[in-house]
Amino acid sequence: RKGGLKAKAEKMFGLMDGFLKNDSVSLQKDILDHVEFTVARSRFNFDDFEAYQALAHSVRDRLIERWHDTHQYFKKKDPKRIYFLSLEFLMGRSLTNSVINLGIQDQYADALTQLGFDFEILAEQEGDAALGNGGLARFAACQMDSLATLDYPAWGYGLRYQYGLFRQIIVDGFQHEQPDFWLNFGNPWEIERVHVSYPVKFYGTVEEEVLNGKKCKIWIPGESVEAVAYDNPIPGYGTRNAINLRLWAAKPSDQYDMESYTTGDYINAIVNRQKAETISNVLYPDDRSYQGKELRLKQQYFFVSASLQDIIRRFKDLHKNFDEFPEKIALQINDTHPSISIAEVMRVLVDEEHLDWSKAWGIACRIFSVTIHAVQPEGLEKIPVDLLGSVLPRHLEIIYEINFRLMEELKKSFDQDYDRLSRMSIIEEGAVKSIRMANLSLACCHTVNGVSRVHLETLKTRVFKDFYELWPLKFQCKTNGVTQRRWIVVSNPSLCSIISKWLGTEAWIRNVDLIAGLREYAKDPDLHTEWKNMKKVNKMRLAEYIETLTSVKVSLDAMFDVQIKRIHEYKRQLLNILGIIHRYDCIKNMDESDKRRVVPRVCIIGGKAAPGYEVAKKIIKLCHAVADKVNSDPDIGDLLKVVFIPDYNVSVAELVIPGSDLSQHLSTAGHEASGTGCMKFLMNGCLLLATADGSAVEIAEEIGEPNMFLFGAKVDEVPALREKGTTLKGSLQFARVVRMVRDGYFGFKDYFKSLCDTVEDGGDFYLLGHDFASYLEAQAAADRAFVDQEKWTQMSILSTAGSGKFSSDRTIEEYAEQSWGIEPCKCPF
Ligand code: 7GP
Repeated sequence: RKGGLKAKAEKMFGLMDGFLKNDSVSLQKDILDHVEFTVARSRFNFDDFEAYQALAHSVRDRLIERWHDTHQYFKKKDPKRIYFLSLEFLMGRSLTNSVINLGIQDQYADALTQLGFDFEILAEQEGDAALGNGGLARFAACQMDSLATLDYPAWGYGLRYQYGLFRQIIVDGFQHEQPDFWLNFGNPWEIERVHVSYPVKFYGTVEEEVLNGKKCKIWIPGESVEAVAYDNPIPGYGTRNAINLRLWAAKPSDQYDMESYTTGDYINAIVNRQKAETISNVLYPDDRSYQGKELRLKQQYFFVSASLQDIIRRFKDLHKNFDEFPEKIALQINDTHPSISIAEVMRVLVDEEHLDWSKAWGIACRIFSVTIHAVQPEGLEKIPVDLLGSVLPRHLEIIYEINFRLMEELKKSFDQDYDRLSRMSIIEEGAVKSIRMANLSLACCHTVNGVSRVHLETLKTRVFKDFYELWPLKFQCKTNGVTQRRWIVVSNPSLCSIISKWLGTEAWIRNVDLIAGLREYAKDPDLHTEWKNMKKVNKMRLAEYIETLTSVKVSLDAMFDVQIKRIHEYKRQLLNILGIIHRYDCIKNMDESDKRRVVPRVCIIGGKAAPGYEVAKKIIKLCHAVADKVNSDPDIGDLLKVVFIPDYNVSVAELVIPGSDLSQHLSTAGHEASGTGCMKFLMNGCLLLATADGSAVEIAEEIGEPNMFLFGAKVDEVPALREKGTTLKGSLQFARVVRMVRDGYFGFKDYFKSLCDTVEDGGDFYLLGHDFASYLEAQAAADRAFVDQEKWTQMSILSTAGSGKFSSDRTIEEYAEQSWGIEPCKCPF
């Protein structure tokens, strides 16, 4: 029968005449077919959203075609694969990125024009896939784009949350959260694979049994939930390869609670089954702490268990012997969130495949690598032993065994150094006995990656000092990067054309090092003219967006000064706002002739605060309170405008970044692991005002310090400054602006009191007071530079020209070579 099917398929494939056609007429026909048969609207009556849906489906067909071929080819070649496990992926929109990577953007634009539609308008119909919080998740998305583009045999695995990151709405200047039910109108970019599903087990007990004369443990689970695969094809640029991002959704299992059915409690049995689906319901909206939540642990294990069943099934299709496992599989865990996978691999190899413990451990140690994205040790996850023991009883035993062996090994090196042993232990004793997931990862992974040089140093000298002293070679730096496909080609098409024109090639889109060639023309007046026009057009787009959302009219001659990222005390949006108050105060006290020398500014802030993070929410309110006062002050006019952009997300970033002149990255030195926002601004020729933290240090090396505005305490000065306590309480200027807030100059006096306390009486942990004077100097330097527009444009060109290192292509190549040991596997055309 099989042979018959194959012959039939070959015949039909012949009839279909090879690949889907991409000429304008074929595309129009496809789109209209999807209007009629997929969206089920009449060809003569459909709106923009329906047109978008039909368009998306026709693009999806082309994605699926390549994705099939890629997987057939991977299967045939059976190369070593990288499996990238991440609890979060912040993909944003897919349409424009897909047609660009597939190389059929112009054809689609033409086809739509002929049908009376505009590609860009339809692209605006798409909502964001926001299955992540911030940097870690967007970086995962950039990595997927680079893995596909560089032809690596890669898979991403994650969770298909029903609700993505909450929508931020602002009411009277306060943040409110609304659910993001992003699947309400369907998701054309995913493929539901009802037949690709695995049971995932929880709870229950562990029993001992004797098998072939050997004692073994078996886990008798108490609950089973089905994980169903949703596949998201990820196309590479300039290649036929399209890889897979497989996200798991929880569905009730057939095996679930059979007893209730047989006892006649039918309704309750159904209700209980429904509960299973809640596992993949909602993304945790806090990017720093989610300690000890049962649902969080279940989410982690759910996606890890399903992914590993899938990976092992694929391996076993072609291999009989687990000795080859490390030759064929690399598992990357994105931060410590998926680190329960280490215990799961051990459970499968020992309990199910009956390998010796030491053999299984040898395999585990060769396949896993981890990247840490946090700086603060508090950010590293800990799971209470009682919780883990109840949800995953066998895994707890396995972790104890791993720890026992780790301690035995450590005793050989550190003998009686009990303090060190207790710091390195996977089990943390204390009021709540907990499992340190980071230590579990460190014990097993062959590579532990930091995301910038400064960050790696912090990991080595502070966070994981003990482990570094024991295993120095495990620790590696893989400075983050971002994909130029999304952050230039998709989001800034005019800049994209300028770069290609001046370099005389589009090759930089795949090989971004070439972008350095722009340096040669940094002073060329013709390039300056084109560059300034490009900036102006992008600023116009942003100004329109600002006016629509906030009713604030902004002047295009002003410097657009932007800080967009999650709201955090360490990211110091408060420093920015206090700086704005200072600027406002100065302008208020100027006479008319001084005012003429002021460089007009539009200060733009955007970002979400975790729903339970009170200080961050107050910062958002303060920004609005200051904006209300400043924007309505007739003395100020266009010299200063303050704008808070609500509901910041990936597609908002795509609009804002190309339209910015200056961007701010203000983390207290030593607190931002890397920062990837700064790289997106850099690529777009926005000048950076930054502390010497995370990747900003490396950016300064690439573009030269004089081409950016660095300020503030350095990483190694911070501890001593904290030690000194009050940090001189900052300057007089600092005291004055804080006093204005305290005195109710912007209203809400009582509400802002505790916020002011954090930077004064509260000890000013993030050193706003200390850095304020230096911050104002850097701001003044930015003003001076902006006055000389030719100089500014030159700095801007040099920023873009120096951004090559910060492509995720470079990052991925380093991972492939230094951590994963994988080679490209390019699907032939
Ligand atoms: C972020 C870091 O804060 C940022 O500095 C870095 O650029 C980014 O990861 C990518 O490496 N971390 C997170 O988003 C996060 O959730 C908690 O960290 C583990």
